[in-house]
Order: sequence, then C-alpha cells, then structure tokens
Amino acid sequence: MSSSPSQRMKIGDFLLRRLEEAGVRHLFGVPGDYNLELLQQLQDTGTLKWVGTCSELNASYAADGYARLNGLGALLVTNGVGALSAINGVGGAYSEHVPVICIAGSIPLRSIDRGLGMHHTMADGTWNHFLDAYAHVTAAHTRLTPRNAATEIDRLILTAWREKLPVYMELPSDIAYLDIEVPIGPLVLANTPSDPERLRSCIAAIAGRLSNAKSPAILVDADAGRFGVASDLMELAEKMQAPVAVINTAKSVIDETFPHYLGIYSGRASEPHVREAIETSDCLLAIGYRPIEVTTGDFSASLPANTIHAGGHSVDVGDDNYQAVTLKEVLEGVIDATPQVRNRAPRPAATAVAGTHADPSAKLTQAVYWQAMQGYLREGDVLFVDNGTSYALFGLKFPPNCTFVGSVNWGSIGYSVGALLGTLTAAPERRHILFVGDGSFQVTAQELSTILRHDHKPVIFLINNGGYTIERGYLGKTETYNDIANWAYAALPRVFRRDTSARSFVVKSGSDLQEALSAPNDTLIFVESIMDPYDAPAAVTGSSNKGADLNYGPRGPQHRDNLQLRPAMVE
Ligand SMILES: Cc1ncc(C[n+]2csc(CCOP(=O)(O)OP(=O)(O)O)c2C)c(N)n1
Ligand SMILES: [Mg+2]
Repeated sequence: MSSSPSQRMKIGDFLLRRLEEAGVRHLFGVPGDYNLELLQQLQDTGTLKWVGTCSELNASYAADGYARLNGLGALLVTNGVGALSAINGVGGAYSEHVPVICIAGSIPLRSIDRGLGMHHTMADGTWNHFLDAYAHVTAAHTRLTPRNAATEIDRLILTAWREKLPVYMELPSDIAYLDIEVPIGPLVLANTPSDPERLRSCIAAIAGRLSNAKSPAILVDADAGRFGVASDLMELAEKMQAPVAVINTAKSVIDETFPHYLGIYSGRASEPHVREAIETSDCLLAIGYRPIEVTTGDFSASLPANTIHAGGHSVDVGDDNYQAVTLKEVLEGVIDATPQVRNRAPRPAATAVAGTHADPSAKLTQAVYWQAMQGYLREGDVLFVDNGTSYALFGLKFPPNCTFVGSVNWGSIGYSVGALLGTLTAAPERRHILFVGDGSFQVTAQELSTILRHDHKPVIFLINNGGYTIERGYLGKTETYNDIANWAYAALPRVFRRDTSARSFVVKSGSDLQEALSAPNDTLIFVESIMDPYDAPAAVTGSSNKGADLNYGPRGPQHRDNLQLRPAMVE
C-alpha cells in the first residue's frame, strides 16, 4: 500500500465515487441479479443517476454518445447475457476511439473459487469467456477482487481517459459490499507529462518543416476532437494562413465557418479545391489519420510522402518517431515556435453548387429534402447521422459550434438512436437532431421510449423508403431482402409514451416538409418522410457501387442487369 492517506470504503461505493470524480454523472444499463447490489449502492449514495435502457446494446451506444460530449461514459450490464449484448457497441467505441467504461456485474467470486455452475454462463465450469471476449475490444480489462480493486479501478478509468478507448471490468456480485483500503484523495484525470527532450525535438522538427513550407496544410481525423486539440489546430492554421481539411469521421471537429476550413477530403470523392490543397501540400500535418475505404474515396486518397503524422501519444516526422509526447503539448509548442504568416497566396476556392427548384406539392425527393435540411440547421446543434442515404448530411455545411455524432468506421446500423439518448443526457440544453433511415431505426427503435420517458426534446428525421436503399446500391436493387416492414413510425411516440406531447408529422411533399420544419422545438419532434426506395443521393449510390466492386471482386454478381441501384443520370 502506498503512503498516501487512505480510508476504508466498500468496493462498490469506491467504484461509484471514482466514476463521479472522473466526471461521469450518469450510468446507462439494464439491471440483473449480478449487478443489483451495485445499483442499490448507487441508489443509497446518490452518486450517479441511473438511466435504465431497453437493452444493453442501446446502453453501450448511449454511453458512447454520452462520452462524446462528456469526455467519459459508463454502462452497467449483467454477466454474459448483458455483456455480450453490449459488445457490439463497445467494439464500436474501440473503433471510433471513444472512452466508455463497461462494468459487468459478474458471478460471485465464491462460485469461481468453488467451481459452482451459475446461470448466465456456459455452464461448463469456466469463468473467463466474457473477460476474454472483451480483451479484443478494449484497451484494458480486469476482474475486480478485494486485493486489486483499489488500484485496478483507477487503472481502468485512467486508461480509458488517456487512450480514448473503452475498458471492461467485472465486479463479482459478492464483493461490492466488502470494505477495502482506498485513497482519500480524488482521482485526477491527467496525462503523464511528455519526455522533455522528445517533446522539444519533436516540436522543433515539426515547426522547422512547417515554417519552411510554401503550401502547408492540415488534415484532421476524429482523434483531434477526442484529444481536445481542435482549437489548437485552428490557431496553428491561423498563424500559418494554411488550409485545414477533415475526413468524414471528423466532420465538424473544425468549425465549418472557420475562414481556413476547406471541406472534407476523401481522395477522388473530394471537391477539387480540397483535393488539390491536400495532395499538393509541400508539408501536410495529419492528425490521427486512419484511412479506410469509405473515408478515402475507395483508397484514392494520396497524402504527400513527407506527411507528418501526429497521434494522441506519438508523432512520425520523416524517419523519426517520437514517443512519450502528448498531442496537446506538441501542438502548443508548435504554435509557439511558428512565426505569424501574413501574405500567403490564397488557395483555390470552392465553386458554388446550384440549388434544386421543385414544385412544393410534388412527391418529396432526396434532393429537395437535403436542401431544406441545410436551412434548418442552426448554431450549436448536435447532429447525428446513421448509415444509409442520411449520409447526405456530410454534404451540408454546419453552422458554428455544431457537433457531429456518427460511427463512420464501425457503421453499426441503429447506433444513432441509442447514442442520441446519451448525448441528450450529457447536454440536455442543446438541440439534438437525428437523421436516420427506417432500416437503421428498426434496430434500436425502442430507445425512443427512454428518450420520451426523460422528457428530452430532440428532432428525429426518419426517411421511410421501404428498406435498405444504400444496400440496393451494392446489390439487390429490387430484391426483397432489402425490403422491410412498413411501420407507422410517426405513431411511435404515442405508443412509447401514452401522454406524450411529441409532435409527429408524416411528410410526402416539399410543402409537408416545410410545415414540419416550422414546428417549435418545445417538445420532441418526429418527422417521418416518405420517399422512393430508388431515390438516393448520387454520392451514396456511387460509393455503394464502388463498394460492391471491392467487396465482391470482378466475378461478383453486381454487374448483372438491374441488380444495382445506380446514380441517376441527370439531377
Ligand atoms: C448492425 C448492422 N447490420 C447490418 C448492416 C448493413 N447495413 C448497412 S446500411 C444498411 C441499411 C440502412 O437502411 P436505412 O437505415 O433504411 O437507410 P436508407 O439507405 O434506406 O436511407 C444495412 C442493413 C450494418 N451496417 N450494421
Ligand atoms: Mg431505408
């Protein structure tokens, strides 16, 4: 035991106290007999607020959404059945770099010691299946015991926060009420400081290259947001008079009204002026860049060979690799060491895109829909996108201080509905807008009931196009496997809460949509828009078509007649 002052405390109480000290104010999840004792401690101590969800999958998405706005999120599940229901969402947090703490109330240590068979296990006398499963989707995992709890709880919370990755801990149900020796002082969320020499050398190497460059540029991935360096990057861009582009995963990390903001870089799928600025830069600084096919225009992205790659805890400059440096300290040092540039030649600008003019009484189209949505967005919105034609959201320009929430790398349909509960819980004072397709919504729809139960007031824009339109662009344009049941979506708020004040709209034309868009935001708004299954933004169908070539190869079925939804020839 260290010499720092200590006190006696119950393990469960200590866990809740540490979560609270780390800034976690809510816990999502589903009760089970192996975690009820911790829930009782939560109730008795009043530390965190419990937000019960309809499923552990939704709890994992909610904790992820919560962590995106709050810096850390947590969920509580029961042994096995709960843990495996949540593992998709925790895997998503791992893929998307979101610090989520998954706590599983697990079978008693007594049963492990005595080899007793228990429910919610494989009934095969083994105890490590779920711990082992989580080892693959977390930065750290542990089974708490009275001997390790005081150090392991801190290790896991700090690891999640420092790495911006999920962690998993099992709390055996017979130890939560046992007293152990714990530190009196609060948990401090801090990084270990950078190695001074490595930091100095790294800053000098980056600043030297940037200062000598004629056309420096910055390319931003999601880690810039996760590690809280967006404002540093804007300051650096301002000082260098250099353009900043993001990739899809980092939409809105850089304020889109910032004068040096270029747009989204995605290889050949980028606007020409964005592509040129990034690919011809003589010194590109890339932050946390993790390219995959859907963020690189199918691998057509091509960064200059001398690109500097900076991550949360290491930096690559030319032949040198710098360890034991933190991104924040590196950027602060680079800003200080970079001279203010005043006369950089302007970069080519974007060309304006013409709007669509349609008869307001005509059947609603995707083109009219997304044009109307551009006008609906306002400063400070939290904007969600799920998989599907709703990806058109990437093409909209966000007003200042908006936050984009999506799961571009992991791409699990339904994520957005659970995550919406999480962001609403973290920041109820903001306006939250969800763009979701009928197929994605059907996966996690029941969490709308929790959103209504807690009186949240998001705006939900659901596209009812009879199924999986984005998938029709891969394969099965007219096949029934891409069709889904036609729910009365707009009726759901009343199903999920009898006394709801929610405003529901079923929209079939441009004028219907305008009416829905003029509703005040004093309650939940649910807008179900009916659209044609074969109507999709060209960018979405184009990307699905290319995805099919990549997925199925030249001998795949995608080239057969009329098996793929293709971009409309004329818009
Ligand atoms: C958990 C999971 N299962 C399956 C998929 C495959 N998938 C990707 S998009 C999609 C359909 C989305 O349909 P919808 O939400 O209705 O969007 P639309 O394109 O019709 O607007 C499916 C099934 C997935 N991404 N995640
Ligand atoms: Mg659909």
